[in-house]
Amino acid sequence: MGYDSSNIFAKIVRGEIPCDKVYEDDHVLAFRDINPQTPTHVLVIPKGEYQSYVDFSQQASDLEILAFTRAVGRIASDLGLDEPGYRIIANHGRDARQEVPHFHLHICGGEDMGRMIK
Ligand code: D5M
Repeated sequence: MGYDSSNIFAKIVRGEIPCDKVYEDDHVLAFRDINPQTPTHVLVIPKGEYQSYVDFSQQASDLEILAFTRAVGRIASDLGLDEPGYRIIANHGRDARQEVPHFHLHICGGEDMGRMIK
């Protein structure tokens, strides 16, 4: 199944619906999750059309991957999460309950999350 450009994050990238933006560059957009699971909960997405982690990691250009990877750590630092720490999560597919079919990382922090993934 190919990428469905009608998904909500594609609409956010195109500026068709608003988001609570925390970071943007040519390749990357980050915004606060509408349904936060932790006190700080930010989603980081590539602007390119990739449904999943594997699509992104296999199909994106080196520049996109580098920009995305560097942005994630910088955003977490800028959110003040380096200490006492944070969790990065990518949900892939049905068993992981991926809701939005545009690749995204969750940056979660601001409380002790315990050992288990939330
Ligand atoms: O998680 C998808 C996440 O996307 C989920 O935590 C809600 C969030 N979401 C859905 N719509 C929006 C909008 N419009 N703004 C911000 N956040 C949103 P998943 O990993 O796919 O299960």
